[in-house]
Amino acid sequence: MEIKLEALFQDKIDQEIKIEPRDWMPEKYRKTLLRQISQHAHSEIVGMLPEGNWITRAPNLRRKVALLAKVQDEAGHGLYLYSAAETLGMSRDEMFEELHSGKAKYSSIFNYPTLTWADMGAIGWLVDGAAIMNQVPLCRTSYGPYARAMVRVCKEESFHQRQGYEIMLTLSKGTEAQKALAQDALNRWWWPSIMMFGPNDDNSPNSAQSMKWKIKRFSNDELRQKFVDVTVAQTEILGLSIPDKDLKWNEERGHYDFGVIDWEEFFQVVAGNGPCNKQRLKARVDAWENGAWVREAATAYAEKRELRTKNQTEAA
Ligand code: FAQ
Repeated sequence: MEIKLEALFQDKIDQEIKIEPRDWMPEKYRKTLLRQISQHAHSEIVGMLPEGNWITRAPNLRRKVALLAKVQDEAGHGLYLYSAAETLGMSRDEMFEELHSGKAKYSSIFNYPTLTWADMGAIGWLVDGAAIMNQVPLCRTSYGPYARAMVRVCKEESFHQRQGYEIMLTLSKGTEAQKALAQDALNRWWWPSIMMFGPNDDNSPNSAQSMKWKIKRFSNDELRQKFVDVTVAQTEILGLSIPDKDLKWNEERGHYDFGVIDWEEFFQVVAGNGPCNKQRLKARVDAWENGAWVREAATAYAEKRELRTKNQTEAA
């Protein structure tokens, strides 16, 4: 019976029919999606912290308003994604518990510090740029609620990418000191940004099955390559240089070759030993604990309203 259901399930995937919450699905498909979507949601929420650091110090009102709006968008993305993950049978509180206990991951990139205003440019340009490269194919992922959430997320991310690039453009066309800030941000964010795509394909345990189920449409290395290819030209327009001496156009492959990624650093960051892991997690746990009274008050208010409505209905 199970085998027949699995064959029917795979057949639907092969025909590009979306899988919906009430459809039969293999347990491993459900678990893989829960892992990926909840990790993605946590990334959006933790991803607010490095930029939140600069809202009060943005150089002018226009920059402040745009940054504030961007960080709010990220909160919204987290909420759509938690909702999509909830359709797979895990409550939001359970997902938070997994984040706070360190069981669930979030993207490695958000464990790096934001040291200067130029980092707001580099994050928008590179981090949102890498996120879009990964997420546009997710608009066609096989699970309906995830695919639909991604459509709006991608529209907003593409605006964020331009917002970041415009900051980089302004700095790089500014004074020598401003240009140096932009270059310094690129130097620090380049390698962590290309790590975001995950381990190389030959070291990516989840890829084969996720590609078969069309959760992923491109491999980690394919997306990383596309990102490097488009980013080189954007860097040239800025008049900056990518900190990789091995970066070179390969005529035969029709792609840029690039240097070896420091995977030791990546796995250390993923294991919780990056520059800001402890700080990021503490900020989330503190927010959860300090918000307990708000959740209690909201629940008490909802219960009171429900009781009042019930009494009114009975009296009528
Ligand atoms: N960081 O077998 P694979 C954003 C883990 S959103 C940490 O290749 P998979 C928006 C992976 O979980 C950024 N861990 O795994 C924004 C697995 O461990 P597990 C987030 C990573 O799932 C912008 C193990 O390594 N985007 O930036 C990372 O097939 C600006 C083996 O890896 C998404 O989450 C990593 N970078 O492929 C917000 C997109 N990479 O769980 C604020 C959706 C890998 O088995 C400001 N996710 N790992 O213990 C995906 O597309 C996939 O999950 C991948 C990883 C591609 C990230």
